[in-house]
Amino acid sequence: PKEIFLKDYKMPDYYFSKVDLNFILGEDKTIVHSKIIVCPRDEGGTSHPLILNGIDIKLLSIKIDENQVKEEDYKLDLRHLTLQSPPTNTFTLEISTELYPQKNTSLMGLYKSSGNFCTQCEAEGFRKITFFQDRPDIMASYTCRIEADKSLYPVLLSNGNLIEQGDLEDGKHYVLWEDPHQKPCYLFALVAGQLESRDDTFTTSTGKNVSLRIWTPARDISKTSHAMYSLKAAMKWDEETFGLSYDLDLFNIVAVPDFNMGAMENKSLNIFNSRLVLASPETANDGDYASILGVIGHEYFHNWTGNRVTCRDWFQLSLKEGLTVFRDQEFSSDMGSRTVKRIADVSYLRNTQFSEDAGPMSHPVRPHSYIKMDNFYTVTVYRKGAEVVRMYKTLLGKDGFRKGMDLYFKRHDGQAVTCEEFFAAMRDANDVDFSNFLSWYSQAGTPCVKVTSSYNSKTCSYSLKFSQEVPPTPGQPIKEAMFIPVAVGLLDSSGKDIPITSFYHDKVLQTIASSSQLSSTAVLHLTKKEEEFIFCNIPERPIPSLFRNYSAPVRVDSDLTDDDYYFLLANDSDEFNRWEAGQVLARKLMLSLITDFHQKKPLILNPNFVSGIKSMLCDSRLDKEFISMAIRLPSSSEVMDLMKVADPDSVYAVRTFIRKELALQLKEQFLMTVKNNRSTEAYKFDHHNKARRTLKNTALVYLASLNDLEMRDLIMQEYHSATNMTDQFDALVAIAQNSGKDRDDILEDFYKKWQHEYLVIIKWLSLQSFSDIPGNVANVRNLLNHSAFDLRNPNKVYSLIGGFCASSVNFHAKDGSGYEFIGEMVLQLDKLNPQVASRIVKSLSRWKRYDESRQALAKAQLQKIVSTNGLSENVYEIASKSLA
Ligand code: BAL
Ligand code: ZN
Repeated sequence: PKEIFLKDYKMPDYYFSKVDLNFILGEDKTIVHSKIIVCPRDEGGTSHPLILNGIDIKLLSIKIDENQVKEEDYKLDLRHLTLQSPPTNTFTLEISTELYPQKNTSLMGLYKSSGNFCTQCEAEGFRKITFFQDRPDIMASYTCRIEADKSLYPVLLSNGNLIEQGDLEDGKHYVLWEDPHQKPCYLFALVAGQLESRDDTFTTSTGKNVSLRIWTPARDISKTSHAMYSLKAAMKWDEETFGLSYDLDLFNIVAVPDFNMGAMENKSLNIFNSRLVLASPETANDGDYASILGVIGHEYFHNWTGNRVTCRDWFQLSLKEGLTVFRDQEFSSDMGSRTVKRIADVSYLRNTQFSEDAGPMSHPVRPHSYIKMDNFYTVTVYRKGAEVVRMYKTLLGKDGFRKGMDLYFKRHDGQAVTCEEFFAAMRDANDVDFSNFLSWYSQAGTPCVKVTSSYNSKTCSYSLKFSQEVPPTPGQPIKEAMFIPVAVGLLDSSGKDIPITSFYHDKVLQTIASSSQLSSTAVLHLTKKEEEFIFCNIPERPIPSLFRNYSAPVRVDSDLTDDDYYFLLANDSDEFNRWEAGQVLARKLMLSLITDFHQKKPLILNPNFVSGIKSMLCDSRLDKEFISMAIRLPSSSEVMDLMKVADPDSVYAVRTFIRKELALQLKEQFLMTVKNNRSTEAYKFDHHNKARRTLKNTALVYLASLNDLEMRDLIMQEYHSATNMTDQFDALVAIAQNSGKDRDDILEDFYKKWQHEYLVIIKWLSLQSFSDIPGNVANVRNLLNHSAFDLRNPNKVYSLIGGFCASSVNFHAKDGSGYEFIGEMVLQLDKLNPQVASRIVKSLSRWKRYDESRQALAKAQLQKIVSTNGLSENVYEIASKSLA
């Protein structure tokens, strides 16, 4: 397989200005005619070969300016169609191809599934539709004519505006769509099938009426009201927050059940995995409602960040994804609780991105190379990329950030650009020196920042010394210092913020404007490997609150004591750091109990920790969702990441011990929490009710760990009396943590109730696959043969097989049975859908983190995978890099 490098980027020799597509959709095959206006970059100059990408499609004919191209004038191989010396002035290229969407199980390009035709072109799927320069810097305006059987495919959709439609002979019909905006081919979309729509309108701030349509099979229309609400809220928010309005008269969303990703931002025709559109109180839980809000927002926001301004090449993916994730995070924060959203996002980053960044697949936010671009839709590009965007905002403030965004659109609307251009817009709009900030795009690895403090009572000054280190990552043994914004507050002994007026840095006095909103928080700019900041006029030794609101995606190692953290937990005005203090304490506690466990010492829970949890649980001033996050233990993967040799069994034992011990000691408080947070009112998705349900159900999970008759009865009652999926499913989760007859019966009951609801069934699969009950490999293998499972449906694969990989003890079973199961599944999946298979094989990539025996077992599976004939590039890239 060929590796592609960022340093090899070359501007295209030919641009395409207009593309007319004509699809004739059939049951055995589909014919695609394309007519492209090709403009040589060097008009009238020398002729260069025109290389078009094309995979798994049959070439029927090629014409240039209406003349058939002779066989000796082009070359065709398995991946390209090359025109040796095309005209040197603008010309028309017409190509006809034949394709087989019914046989396309990769779900890339044009495919037919669940009765409908659908496309997915990002990143490089358009080449499975027609021969084309399939790269994002080729931007053109498109028309799309679609012809199909009218009774089988009454609805025919593509990008832009519908400009013509009519009936044809033999029961067929056609439509013609025109998209006036220039776009790269990865934003092309087509959908054909039996769909109905929920319709609404949105009036933009300039008074334009936009028709909104959400398309699904008729039976699901009733489940689209939350998606429509989310879309309208996102449209309004983008106008209010960034002054960005929608630019066409129509916005379509289609929900499909078979989709590799979550959703896709095709211009004016967003295609969504149905799990991120469909919701009703009976079938979807609070998490689903929140995801739908965020992802509908995310795809809508791409209209400006991604579509109007797109990426020059795929290495720049974070230019649109990091920025759009940041925008969706901000949107969800404004629609709910800002602190809770920040905590959820940071937890996710730590659980997923930190481990990616510390493993063999570690790559910078802007990767330097790839074999298969599909493998780089990663948490690093998305989530660390969003943190990079957030740092601009932390450094520039809300208004400065908005100025940068405005300049970015003013300069680059209609262009395909790079991360440097975004950086330059932020810098130029604010006239600031960002020094080495760009290394966030080029250096992989999570920086570790060490902080030591000292107080001088004579001079009333307080010093914070920082040192930073970025660990070596594949291909990057030595790292430069990063530009790290550190938001700092200093608490006095009563817990109040001490106003920060000035500090010395490099012997230069810096004064903070007294009118600054952030006078209780200073944003320090770390740019060197080691540096010191000395705060003036600090009347007593303060407790520092470091990296407020998680101001940079780094690991922090400070000299704060446990008492300092308990103090911050109780007093910090930065709510994020209150939560963080609790997490630091919990991580330390877990690591020390793990040592005791290894030394076969009895496990004893620190009473201070129990009181800390108790005071959170009983503090009626706190947001309930915040409490539920504050009383949750760090995840197993987060703790394993901190161990020298990751040991899933000891982490599991310690987590289970702490949970049960807390449940025993705080049983009364947990029971009160359940009692006080029940409601008989109809389900409502708003922050207040979501917070109440989350807290109640977190308490239930604790209580269930006691596994006594009383608690079992209580939880059964919660399950049976639940009137919405959030309460019902959470009660099921609580019961299912303990193996036995109750668990089996209730899982069966739940299946019987919901077997006809595909989206509920994928939850049921995840719940079982992720479970830590002993010997779960066999259960998961059995579920492969259950009628509810289908290896061709990505959601079901992610639930059953992906869920299993995320389990701690069973995936890492000592006898290697978990690894062996995944090895088999990867090879089976690879034949059907390489993208899905490569997501699963990633779970084996961190094998070096475990003990020798597990290492050998996981490595053997990877070796078996890479030595298999006919392996896809997707899986080869991950498996071979994992072994390197
Ligand atoms: N562009 C791929 C799907 C998404 O991130 O929106
Ligand atoms: Zn996106």
